[in-house]
Amino acid sequence: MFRQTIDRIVSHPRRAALRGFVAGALLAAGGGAAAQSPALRVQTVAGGLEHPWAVAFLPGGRFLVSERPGRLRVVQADGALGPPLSGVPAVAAGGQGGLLDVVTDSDFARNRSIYFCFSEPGAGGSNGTALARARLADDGTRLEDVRVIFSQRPKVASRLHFGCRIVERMVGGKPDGTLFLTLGERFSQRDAAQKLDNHLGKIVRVGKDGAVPADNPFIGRAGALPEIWSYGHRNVQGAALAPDGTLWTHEHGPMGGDEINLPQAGKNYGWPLVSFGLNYEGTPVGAGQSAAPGLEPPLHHWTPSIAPSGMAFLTSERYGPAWRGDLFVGSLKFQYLDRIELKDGKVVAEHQLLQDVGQRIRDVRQGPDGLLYVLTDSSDGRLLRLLSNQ
Ligand SMILES: [Ca+2]
Repeated sequence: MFRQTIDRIVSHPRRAALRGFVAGALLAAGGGAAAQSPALRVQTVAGGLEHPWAVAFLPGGRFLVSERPGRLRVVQADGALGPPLSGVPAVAAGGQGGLLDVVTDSDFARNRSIYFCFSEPGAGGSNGTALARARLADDGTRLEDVRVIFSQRPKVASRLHFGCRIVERMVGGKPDGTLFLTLGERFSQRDAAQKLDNHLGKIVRVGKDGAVPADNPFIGRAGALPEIWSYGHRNVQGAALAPDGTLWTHEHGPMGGDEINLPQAGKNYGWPLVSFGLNYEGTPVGAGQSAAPGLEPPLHHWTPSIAPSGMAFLTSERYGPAWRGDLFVGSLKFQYLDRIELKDGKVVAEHQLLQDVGQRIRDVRQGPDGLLYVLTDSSDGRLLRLLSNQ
């Protein structure tokens, strides 16, 4: 019943796409497409989650789920919700802010370390994204040794654009001891995304203890903050490492111009100088260009905007060989899970899944069992497990 009914073939990026949703051909999912799209069975692992934002995986088939108002819960393998863990710092909950991403350390089985990010309250109603490290107590009821290892500067009085996805970096298949953290430009401070003296509209890279890695790209540059990895971002709510270790992200554009980028050290991703979208008022972004010298073009853009959240590469064969290597992204706005086919590192097709769920998709991850897990964004949000009916 969740079988794909319409596949949207992706057109080349062009501003003309603003004028109509269907930029490419529409194809009914006939025999050929159906062979590539296993019928999905959607299992609700747990419900009753208040605006869940991120899911991480614990040993024994358990989960760690963040809820935006400021709670972190263990979900048992049978779906039973644990009580909120103690030790979570106070968060500035409101608007898009609160307790956001959570990931387990690659060596969690040994060190029980987790990383989470949140809207950290500041003076005078200001806030900013912060990254914390903690140890999950052996009995799973509380956080221990909680330490904020990075705080975005400056804090801004805003309820918007926190970014806040965490990715543990791997080099040659091994963790290099550092974390990527995505940081929004807080909406009202868009021009700051082009300046290196602040953390707004940036991706930063810090050690697991918060130390600045010696090979970060702006080390030693006068006036630049040393944590910065890449800049010119708007609001990055999805990030994942590709199987080859490359960082992939997506970000919200304004009206149109949501992007997929592969942020490289020291590079400028263009916001707010260039965009495939328009300002919310319908006016051009910057000089109305979608590209300019020195600014990295996106790998892909969504126009109109899908409001992407969450990102995962499927590396398992649990859904058959055709889906292996595909990229999955949630759409908040249109309430579907986007399966993105890649060929030679380019987007070649997109397929809309889970429309029948009827909720915004906030997060998608591949579990240790090779299955995809999805969080829906709602006051009664759910953790879903996708099963193939093959
Ligand atoms: Ca861009």
